[in-house]
Amino acid sequence: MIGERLLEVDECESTQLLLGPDDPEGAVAVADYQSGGRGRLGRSWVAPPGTALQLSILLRPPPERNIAQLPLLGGLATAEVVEEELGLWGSAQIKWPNDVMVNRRKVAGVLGEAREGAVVLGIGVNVNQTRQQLPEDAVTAPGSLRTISGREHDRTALLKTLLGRLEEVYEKWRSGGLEALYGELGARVRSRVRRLTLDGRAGTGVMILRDGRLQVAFDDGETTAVESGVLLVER
Ligand code: BT5
Repeated sequence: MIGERLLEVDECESTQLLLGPDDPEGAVAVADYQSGGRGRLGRSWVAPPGTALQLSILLRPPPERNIAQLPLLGGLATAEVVEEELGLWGSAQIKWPNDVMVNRRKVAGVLGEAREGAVVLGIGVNVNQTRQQLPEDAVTAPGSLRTISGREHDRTALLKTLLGRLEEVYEKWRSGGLEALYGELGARVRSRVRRLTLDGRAGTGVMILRDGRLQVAFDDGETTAVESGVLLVER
């Protein structure tokens, strides 16, 4: 049950580091401030104290499931909750593989880290940051619920809703795989063709496959399906 074990701290380096092998599946860690918030591939996630919703969830999926799909699940649950909170139906999209976008701005990011037989799924949602409090140097323009709605939002209520939605999405996936979520994902994953570079090779994103991978047509003529990705990290 996601969130049954809930650890809330004022400050930590990263909530990703607060969960370990002794924790039960579904354990959640939440921090008001992270001094070393992590993004993917060594990048960082930054938010001033008291503004963002930052949580990690420990999951132990059954072996037949592809853990690289988990960030998509996190993105789906977050997109639905963000959209409901904003009251803007159909406004939140998932920018493959792990960004939640509203009005072309990144309002949330998801990070999957595999370790010790488990996956730690991290979610950061920009809730009450003002425009000035969002990172200036971000590659994808950032936004927060506040910059979009013009008002502050209750992070505690959002957390509760998000944990409930994550539970539903995770249970569906655990029993039925990504197929069980394909309709919901299909409505949200932005498969619009976009230019990208992967390991230094330029290409174009063609479409999201049913297993969650992105089909990429490289400029050199090769076409490959790319996994959304859970990073392998050591604590
Ligand atoms: C992500 O990585 O977007 C994953 C973020 C996951 C954060 C959560 S918070 C709880 C848990 N504990 C952690 O330590 N992490 C997780 P990526 O796609 O690599 O995006 C990182 C990039 O987004 C950075 O290089 C910045 O350009 C930009 N960025 C940093 N902070 C941001 C923010 N608050 N809002 C929007 N963009 C941001």
